[in-house]
Order: sequence, then C-alpha cells, then structure tokens
Amino acid sequence: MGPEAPDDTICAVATPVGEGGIGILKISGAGAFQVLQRLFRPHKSVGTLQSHRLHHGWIHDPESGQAVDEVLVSYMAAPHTYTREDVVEINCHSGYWVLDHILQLVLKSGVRLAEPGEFTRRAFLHGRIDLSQAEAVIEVIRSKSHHHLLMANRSLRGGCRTRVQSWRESLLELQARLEASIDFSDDLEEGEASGWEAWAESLEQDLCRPLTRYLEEYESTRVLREGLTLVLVGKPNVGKSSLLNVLLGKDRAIVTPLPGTTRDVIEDTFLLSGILVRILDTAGIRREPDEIESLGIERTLRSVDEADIALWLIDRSSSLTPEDDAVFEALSGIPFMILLNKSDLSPHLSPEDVRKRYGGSPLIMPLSVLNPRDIERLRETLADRYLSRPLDTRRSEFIPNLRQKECLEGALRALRETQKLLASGKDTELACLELDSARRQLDAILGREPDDELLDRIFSQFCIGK
Ligand SMILES: Nc1nc2c(ncn2[C@@H]2O[C@H](COP(=O)(O)OP(=O)(O)OP(=O)(O)O)[C@@H](O)[C@H]2O)c(=O)[nH]1
Ligand SMILES: [Mg+2]
Repeated sequence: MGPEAPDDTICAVATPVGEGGIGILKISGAGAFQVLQRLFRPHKSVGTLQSHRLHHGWIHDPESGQAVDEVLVSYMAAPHTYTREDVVEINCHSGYWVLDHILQLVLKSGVRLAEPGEFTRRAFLHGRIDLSQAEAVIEVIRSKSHHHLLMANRSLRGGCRTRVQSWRESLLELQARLEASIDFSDDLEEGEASGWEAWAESLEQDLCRPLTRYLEEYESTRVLREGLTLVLVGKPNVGKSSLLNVLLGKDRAIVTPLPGTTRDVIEDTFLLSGILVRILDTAGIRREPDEIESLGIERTLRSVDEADIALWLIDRSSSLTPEDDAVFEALSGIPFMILLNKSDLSPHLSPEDVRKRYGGSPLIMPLSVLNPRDIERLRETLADRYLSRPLDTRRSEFIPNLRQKECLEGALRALRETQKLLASGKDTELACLELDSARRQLDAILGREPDDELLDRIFSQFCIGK
C-alpha cells in the first residue's frame, strides 16, 4: 500500500517573494472554500461564488473588519483542479507585507502552511498525475532552454507514462505466457518458429531493445537537460576573450593586445540551436607565468576538467611555441576542436602544420573572430558535431531522468537475467520472478507503489507553493 491521500487543507504563497504586479496565494483542501467565504467580500454581491470563474473584490480581516487588499479570486471545485481537491487562488498585489498579511489570515482560519511541492504531491496522491509527470513539473520550472522545455513537456503530457505502461503490458503478457507454460517444445515442422523462439524474440524486440535505446538516449541527451559546457583555451593573446564576446553578443570580457589580460575564469551562457551552452573563458596558458597568472592557469586546468568540450585557439599569424604544446598536454582526456584564429592576418600556420605537430584526429577550423561569417560557421559546426544527436531524440516519447534511468537499468538487468535462466535449462519459475522484478522497476518510474522516503526525496526539490 502506498501513502494515503491527505485530508487537511494547505496554503502557500505561489509566487516569488518581493515587489511585483501580482502575488498569488493558493489554498487546497476541503476547507478552502470556507476560508474564502470568511475572508473575501465580492465587489458585487453575486450570490454563491461560481466555480472556475474569477471574482473581483476585497480581502478583509474578519476580526478588525479592515480591508487588506483588492483582489481577484478564483474558486475551483474538486475534482477538476491541480490537486483534485477544492482549490482557491487569491491574486493580490505582490508586496512582502500584503502577501504575508493575507497568508496569516488564511493560516488563522485553520489552514496549514504547505510543504515544498505539496500541491503537486497531492495531485500525485489523488492520482491525477503519475510520478514521472510530477518530476516533469520540476523540469518545466527549471528548464533553461527551448529543448529542455519541450522535453519536460513531453513527460508532463504523459509521454513517459504511455511508453512505460506499454512496456509493462508487454511484460505482463510475456509473463502470463510463460506462467501458462505454453508449448515451448521444439517438436515442430522444419522452418517453423517454436513457441519458445517467438517468446524469446518478443522479449528481445518489445522490451530489451527499446529499453536499451532509451538508456542510450539518457547519455546522449544529457546536454538537453544540463546544457553543454564549452571551455576556451589557448596560450595568451590568441583571441579567447574576443571569441567569448562575439559568441555572447556582448562585451563580457576585457580584450587587449597585451598577453595575459584574462586572469580568472569568466563564465556566461548563450543558446545554440535552442540548447543552453555554458562557456568558460580562461587565462592563457604559458610556460613561465607570474604568481597571479599561475593561479589563473590552475583555474584554467580545473575548467578544462569540468567542460564537455574545449575550443583550443591558436594564433595562426605567428608560429607554434612550447606554450601551444602545454595547452595540448592540458587537453588530454577531453574532446576538443582547434580554431586557427586571426586568419584575416597573413598566415604563418596552415592546418597541416598543426596536424603534423598534434596528430590528425581533432577538427581544425581556420577562422577570424572578427569575421561574422566565420562565427556563424563555427556555431553551425558546433551544433552539428555536438548537438545533432541529442536533438535527434525529438521523436522519443520521453527522455529519462537519472532516477528513471536507474529504474530502466534495473529492469533491463532483470530481463537479461530472465534470458539467461531460460537459455540454460528454462527454469520458468525463477524467470518469472525476474520478470516480476523488472515489472516492479517499471512501476517505480510511475510511482505505482511509492514509499514516503522516495516521495520526500522528489517533492523536496520543489519550491513552496507548487
Ligand atoms: N586581427 C585579428 N585580431 C584578433 C582576432 N582575435 C583577437 N584579436 C586581437 O588579439 C588581441 C588579444 O585578444 P584577446 O581576446 O584579449 O585574447 P586572449 O586569448 O583572451 O588573451 P589573454 O586573455 O591574454 O589570454 C586583441 O587585440 C584582439 O583584438 C582576429 O581574429 N584577428
Ligand atoms: Mg582573455
């Protein structure tokens, strides 16, 4: 048995604290309407307040009779509400004092302050949404790019549920066939697939393959959720900060003709093909730095560690030096692209020179940071190389988050175990237990039998009022 649906009434301020156009206070539970009747005086006497309509009026302090704020309120009768309970929303002016005053009046009416995520938790406990949809609510709130939002919305609309339920049904059907001990004997006409073969083929096609594909997508789509981290590296004065500024479209970093201008790591974000890119501009790497530069270089190396991809800038109007070798050493273990910058000046270096010195594999792109067409080409190349695969998953019904990925891994492990058991002696009883375990993992994705600890872990990530 999972946790029970609660029966008390909760409230919270749903909008960020501070001065603003409107602030919204939400109340949910069987007592919500009574609170409204106690505190709200409609502008026009309208008889009973109609559900799912906005009503104009004033919040009054019932003890002093004083008007507190002019508001619009909505009363939404269960069950067609966010929580499936009676819900009241009070739209008042947003100021710290106003909101807090109304909140205190609501609390005095016998209502409890909501925990973080408690409204959504109630929506889940009352069965309006499953756990994957509840998790999608957090993703929608946190999404920082177009594709992240699209992805979260797919789960919010039930994409994960639909997919997982269909796997669950296939699994139950396979389990039923196994339990009924269908004729797995091999005494069949030549060329005819045995019942056993057909069963094993279904397990592979309907479950193992799609689960594997969704797990692979988790890896390749991490950037949709977390964004892509790019680090700009190179020796001093090669144009790193200039490139940062053009990619961001603003003067974020100081650019001078003097080597050693950037001393610290400068961080900002921009969007590339609708995906959030975090970009780090770093101190140029040199062989014999002064004390401040040494600290900067240490930070450069740390930034390289945390980045997904490095853009290594080389000034092609001068020759390669041991400092470039030092950059090359720093880049071991991270994918990188070489940008032969300052191509507008007369070149000293060709892509072949660089390839000869540092090996053939990395992509080498001649460009000038001063040329907008080159920058456009760079954006296209980056999107093509690093974002096309994650963007290609737009056809999938959902993209698993970490928790869901772990459940899928558990399910797949149990399915592989089933295959092994059946291949070596066809022990159907043990195999059925494994199928059961796979089913439980799928159920966990949707939160079919959740425990309080799991729910606390998920809903504590929410803000208060959601
Ligand atoms: N001609 C030309 N000059 C460039 C180009 N890119 C950058 N510069 C110039 O090169 C100089 C150094 O540029 P920065 O962007 O400060 O170089 P950096 O790599 O950040 O240098 P440090 O911070 O010192 O490591 C500046 O005078 C820039 O205007 C380019 O493509 N062509
Ligand atoms: Mg710089």
